[in-house]
Amino acid sequence: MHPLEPLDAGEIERAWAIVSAERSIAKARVIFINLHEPDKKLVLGHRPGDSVERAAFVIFVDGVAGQTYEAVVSLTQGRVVSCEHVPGVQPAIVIDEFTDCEAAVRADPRWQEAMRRRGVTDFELTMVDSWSAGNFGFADDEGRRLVRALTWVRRHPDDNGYARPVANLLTVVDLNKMEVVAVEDGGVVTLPPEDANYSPDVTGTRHDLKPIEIHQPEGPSFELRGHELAWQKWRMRLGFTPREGLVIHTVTYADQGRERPVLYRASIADMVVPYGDPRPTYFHRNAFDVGEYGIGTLANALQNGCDCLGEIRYLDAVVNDSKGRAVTLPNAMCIHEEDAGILWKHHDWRRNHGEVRRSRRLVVSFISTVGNYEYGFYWYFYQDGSIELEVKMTGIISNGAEPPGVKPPWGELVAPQVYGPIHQHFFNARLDMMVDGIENSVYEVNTVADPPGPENPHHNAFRTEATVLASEARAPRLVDPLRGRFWKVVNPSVRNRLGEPVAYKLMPGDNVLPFAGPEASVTKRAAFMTRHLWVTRYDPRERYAAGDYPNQHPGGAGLPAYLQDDAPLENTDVVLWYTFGSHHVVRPEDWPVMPVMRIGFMLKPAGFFDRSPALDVPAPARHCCAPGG
Ligand SMILES: [Cu+2]
Repeated sequence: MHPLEPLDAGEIERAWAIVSAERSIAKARVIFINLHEPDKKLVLGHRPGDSVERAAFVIFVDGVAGQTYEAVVSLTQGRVVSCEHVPGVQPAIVIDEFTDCEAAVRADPRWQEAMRRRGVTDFELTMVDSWSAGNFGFADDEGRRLVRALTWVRRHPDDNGYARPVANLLTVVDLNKMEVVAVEDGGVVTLPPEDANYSPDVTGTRHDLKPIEIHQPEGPSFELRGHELAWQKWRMRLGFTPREGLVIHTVTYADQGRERPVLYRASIADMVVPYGDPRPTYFHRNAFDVGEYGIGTLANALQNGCDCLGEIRYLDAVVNDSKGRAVTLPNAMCIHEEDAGILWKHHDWRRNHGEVRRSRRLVVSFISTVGNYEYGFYWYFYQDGSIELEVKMTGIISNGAEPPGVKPPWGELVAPQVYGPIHQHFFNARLDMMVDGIENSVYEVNTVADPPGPENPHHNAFRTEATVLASEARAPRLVDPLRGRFWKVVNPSVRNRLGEPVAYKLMPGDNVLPFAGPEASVTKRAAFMTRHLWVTRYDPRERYAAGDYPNQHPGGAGLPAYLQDDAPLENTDVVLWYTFGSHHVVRPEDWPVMPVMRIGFMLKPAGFFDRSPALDVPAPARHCCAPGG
């Protein structure tokens, strides 16, 4: 077994059985159980047949004392290696808590009274979503495991649940006691008039689409053995955690007989969605979907022909439930190939001869539903050595109701009386780089214009300027598209045939900065969104951009804390943390279900290869020659 093999169902259940046999825990709620990843050197030194020590990492809550614990469990030895109380934190909210919270709210007389004031008497038609409480310094929140819940009302049981938001109603729930702490009612607004359903019987269907089918008669070109994936020259291992979802490990590219490492580990290390409306039922909307909800546990079961098209292979993911039982998420990870347009082309018009190649990409993806939103995470591997991450956002916008004719300044109306506040989606990808080895340096590369002078008589000269990011505190950087800014991860000890150190560069895509002020709670808690690139020296304990426990955390954890020691970064084991923000000014066209919005970035070889690595891609079967030739 490979040391990075994710825990299977038996291992997950055994991990919890070992913990609960050693400790009696009152009202235990298991948050996450995942592989306790072995030491990096051990993983890299692993050879097939080597024995592997299996260990699990467990986070659980003692629901009576309201305390959080972290345990490391040796599955090989059948014992708890360590079990520590982590004071003053709240771990992620788990699925049972959503459902139990909804039931607790519906049963609360104060909430019921608020609903009756709105003419709602059939509470079965209501929908109550738990939103993480945030941390706003309220004395009443101190030491409690809380959510701030929002309510919607359907007209019929099968309606779009998010069509009719209940305005001005916020319900605060203590999740450990599972009781309503407060119902804040800021006044009745009539419910929006439309059901906003989107099933085909309601929307109608256009009839002018001819079938498109993808045939790979000889099967896909990739080979999937367990969690090991090989596709042409790429090789990697797939993992999955309840918190991060898909994790890509040990990515290598075969080049002239060598397996050349590029990445040790890549995942989404957190994300946050700050909303721009200051009113009582909006200001707290700051979901950290990775650290506060666990996008892995919320992964969809994907379907061929729907979520993915073509010759698809799936992998199940196994996560835990709150009782420490294993839950298999069928078809959670999707692996397939796509035609990606042209890869390269040149036409020699004198000889009337052309060469063109089609680009094929390997896609490894998963999709999570976090309340109203869907997030699809797509890692693309290309034949030219590039890697891309694309996040696709879809689902239903977070919304609220307004009185007829009212349009608040902090957002847009999407339907009569339905309002969508302006917001942003910030993602942070943790990229534990390994460019031809673990010892790398990081440079920022800007393009600068030469000053006019005898060397630049025509004022046209420009060049790149590379600056090493010498230590962690100097590394947090912003994108600068007007200077063509990118960052280069270099291995100073390995040279290409031109004598330059081999490198991969991180090419930013669209990006933005937060608009929440520096003193805003969300800015302190999600400091990772205030800079686009962070670089840290590898430390296995530094895994999450907003820290281990962002839920209800006052701030300062994660990246700002990781760079406190200002560790030197040159020729060492570096980790890149890239933040990319999608700015969402909602549109009526986002309603009732939003067409996919995309954001991402690329990793591209930059002197890693001696020449284009895509030359040997075979020519298309059909002879492609000159236009008209
Ligand atoms: Cu959005």
